[in-house]
Amino acid sequence: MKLIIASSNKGKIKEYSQLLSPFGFEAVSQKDEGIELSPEENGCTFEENAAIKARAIFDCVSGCAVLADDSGLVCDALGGEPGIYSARYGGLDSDKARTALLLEKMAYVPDGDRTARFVCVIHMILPDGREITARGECGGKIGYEPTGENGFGYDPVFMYGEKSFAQLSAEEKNAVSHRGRALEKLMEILKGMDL
Ligand code: ITT
Repeated sequence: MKLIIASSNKGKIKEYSQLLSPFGFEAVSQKDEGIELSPEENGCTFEENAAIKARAIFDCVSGCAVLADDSGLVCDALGGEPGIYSARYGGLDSDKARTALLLEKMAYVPDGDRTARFVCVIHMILPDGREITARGECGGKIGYEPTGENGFGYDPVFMYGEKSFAQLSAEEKNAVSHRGRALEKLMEILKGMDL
C-alpha cells in the first residue's frame, strides 16, 4: 500500500522508508506528491499535533493512506523542554543551533539528573478515513558534547548507553528508537483491523 508521509523533515522520511519497507508499505513523502503544505502545529500535545498534520495532508489527497509523526526530546532537568517545541527550540533554525542551546541549558546539570526521553506519536489515516494513533518512547541521557555523524536533530547529544544516537547505525537506532517503537505498536493495531 502506498503511504504518504506527512512531513518535511528529511531525517524522519528516511527513517520511515527504512522502517516501513518490511511491512509492505511504499513510503512516499508529501513533497514527492507535490504537496508543499506545512500546517500550523498549534496543538498542546504530541498527539494533537500529529493529528493536525495527518488530517491536513489527508485533505489534499484522495484515496491514499497518510502517516504523520510528531516527535521531540523531553529533558527532565528542564521541566520537559524542548518537548513539543523541539523543532523550534529557542526560535532557532538549525539542528546544530538547537542542540547547542540544549547543551548550554544543561551545562550545570549533574550526571544523575541528565535523564531524557525521545517521544514519537504517529497518527495514520487509512484511505477510507479511519484514524489510528500510536506512541513510542526511548529513554536515555543528554551528553556533554555532540558526538557521531548519523541520524538527525538531537541525535548527537542523546546518549543511549555509551553511544549517542548519532553513533548508531540506522538499523541499531530503528530497533530501539521512539519512532521504531511507535511504528511497531501501529503495526500491531493494523494487524487486528480489516483493511
Ligand atoms: P514535520 O512536522 O514536517 O514532520 P518537524 O521537524 O517540524 O517536521 P516535529 O514538529 O515533529 O517535526 O519536530 C520534531 C523535532 O524533534 C525534530 O525537528 C528533531 O529536532 C527532534 N527529533 C524528533 N525525532 C528525532 C530523532 O529521531 N532524532 C533526533 N531528533 C529528533
